[in-house]
Amino acid sequence: MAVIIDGNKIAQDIRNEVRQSALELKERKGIIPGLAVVLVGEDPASQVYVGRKAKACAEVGFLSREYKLPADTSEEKLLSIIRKLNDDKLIHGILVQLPLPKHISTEKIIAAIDPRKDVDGFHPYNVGGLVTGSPLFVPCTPQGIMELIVRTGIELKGKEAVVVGRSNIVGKPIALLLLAQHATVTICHSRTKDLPAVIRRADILIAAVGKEHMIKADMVKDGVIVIDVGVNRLKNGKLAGDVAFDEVAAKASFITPVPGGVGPMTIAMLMKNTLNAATMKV
Ligand code: L34
Repeated sequence: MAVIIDGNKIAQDIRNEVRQSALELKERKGIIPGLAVVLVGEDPASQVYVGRKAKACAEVGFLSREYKLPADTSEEKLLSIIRKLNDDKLIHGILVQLPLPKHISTEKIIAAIDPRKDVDGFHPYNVGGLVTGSPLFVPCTPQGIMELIVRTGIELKGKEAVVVGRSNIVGKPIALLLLAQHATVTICHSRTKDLPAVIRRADILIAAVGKEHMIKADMVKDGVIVIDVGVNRLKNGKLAGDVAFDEVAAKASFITPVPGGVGPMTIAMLMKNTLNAATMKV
């Protein structure tokens, strides 16, 4: 039976550390980290995440500003808000919650954010930095996963890591971070031939697909470490991961639950990135 990795607890530890550092930053330099979160439209899940981000800011002593814009906001209007935030001395981090409505180009919006305020790590400047090994900011969810692994004491060097999913937010960046820690990394996706056979090779499995309970016990090997990034809302309102938790936990050595695994870590890492943005000399 696997050890269940407690994301809520580890995220709380990190928020406490960030809170302490923010206090020191205020005392030493008079700087209060400021985060602007922009939400376009009324997607219920996005509203929950953005609400949690504001709450975390309050907890660690940051300034937080929320911009809640209607779904029909024009691209030009959103760009003008970003330009203002780029110049705003009180704001160190800018986050535009994804997904954006279809009439807005996500790529254009991300490119408009000052890379020094890009606490999501999505700007091409930071993506390039991640590929070569020295980004200003690493995307929050993959960074949160690495922190869970580090704080659990799991050794990555030489391990077979399999990432299921190839999104810009999770799949691609987590593969690069695992690679930097000397894992042997395989990225698979919907067109992968014989997916179960590839997944069965994993010492460490990162599931970031967005399909509830897709990964079953017969697809993993004994002792696997499972990080479940799925946040699938079921019809009954409950949240489910990409992994069939009970049966896979019986075979795994470590596993993250959903909720209470990766989700809270995403927000804790956002706090850490915002603190770093405020500390950075630019
Ligand atoms: N720009 N867009 C931008 N940055 C991000 O880092 C995100 N992401 C993803 C969606 N869009 C984004 C988030 O914030 C996903 N995500 C996120 C954040 C928090 C949680 C889940 C996903 C979270 O707190 N999950 C809780 C349960 C919350 C609930 O009940 O709905 C958990 O324990 O997993």
